Amino acid sequence: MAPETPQKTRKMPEKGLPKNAVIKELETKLQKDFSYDSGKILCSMCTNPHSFAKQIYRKYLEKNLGDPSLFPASAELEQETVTMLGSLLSNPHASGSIVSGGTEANIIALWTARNLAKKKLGEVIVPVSAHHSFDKASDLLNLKLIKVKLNNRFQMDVKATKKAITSKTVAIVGVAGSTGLGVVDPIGELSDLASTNNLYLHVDAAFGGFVLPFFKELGYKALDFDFSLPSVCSITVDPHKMGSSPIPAGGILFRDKSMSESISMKVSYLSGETKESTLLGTRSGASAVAVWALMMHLGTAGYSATVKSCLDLTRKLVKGIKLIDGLDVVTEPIMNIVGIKSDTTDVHLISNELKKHGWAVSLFPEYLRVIVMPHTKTSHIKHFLDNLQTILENLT
Ligand code: 0PR
Repeated sequence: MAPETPQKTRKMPEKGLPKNAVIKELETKLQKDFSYDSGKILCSMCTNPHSFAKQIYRKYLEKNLGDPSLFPASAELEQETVTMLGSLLSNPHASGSIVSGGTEANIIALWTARNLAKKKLGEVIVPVSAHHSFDKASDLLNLKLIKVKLNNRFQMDVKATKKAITSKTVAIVGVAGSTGLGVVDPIGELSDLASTNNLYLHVDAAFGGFVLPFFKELGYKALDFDFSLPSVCSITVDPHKMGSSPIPAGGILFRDKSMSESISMKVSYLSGETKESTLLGTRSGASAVAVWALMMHLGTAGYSATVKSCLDLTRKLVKGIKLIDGLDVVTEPIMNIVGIKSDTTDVHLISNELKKHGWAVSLFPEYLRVIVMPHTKTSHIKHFLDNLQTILENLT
């Protein structure tokens, strides 16, 4: 086993340092971090938060949604945010919470499904492409994860899903914007399957939830994935991804309030007998208020324009990749996530070379993943393609 690198330790100074000295050290230390503005981050579903959202977030840092009796107005704004997200996803009556991210949202969804089903040793069917937050959820909730194969379009295979249903199944999960390739599972067919078998259907649209709703007006083929499908019980949608909001901001939406009642807990010692239906107790009100403010400020038109520019740039990237000998895309991207494969060169080697040029891309077993986020500009993609071309020439 490789020896572990010793953890650098530090003691809190007895006598505090002047602010300037602390800031100076911090700035030096933080230089190692990547910055979105550099354009080198092509591996992240997060981005530089919108400046207005940052301004609002900073202003309301003390708000705690864990105690709505102290912050009733913040709690109301959280609920308004949930209904705005619900409207975007075809259900203005959705209930839910602004949570710490997609992981918490997915855990809450499976927690709810498990409690509603009341089955011992329940099973949840997910595609193999599902995010690892479902592995965490299954471990925590003592649910067995049944991973089904993908079809030739990298979507959850419906026949395999049907076969996987047993008397122990408590939920089916479909993904609308898979982590690796941004693929949307056939949620309509999964909804039919869930309805025939009277099962809970959760949709993980952590990424796609702020992309897919704008497809129709942008002239792209609209894909069914949201509450317009009758069996969809809950949806994960993350403002801290394509919603351009400050971290932490995830969203868990339920078709109706009765569903989340199955996980809600009364906290009797807090005034107003607070009811909690999130994993966290104390949680950021600033996040929810910042999402509210940004949605009000940008409107659907603002988000749609952001999606359009990311998709336009994605097309340019795909065109450029196809012009480089030895490179191709894994599948035509549906959104702003691109898988790059090579039939001549090991993708690990390409990834290492890209790292040397300062690029941060994600390495999946058979392909590289690039995400074209709002911080990615045309000049960055041009530079990236130039570097890729040189790397491929040198490696082959
Ligand atoms: N569902 C899907 C489909 C996801 O892709 C992710 C995160 C989650 C749920 C979980 O969301 P949270 O990370 O908010 O809990 N997918 C990103 C990814 O794996 C997470 C990420 C974001 C990783 C930024 C790196 C990074 O720089 O790519």
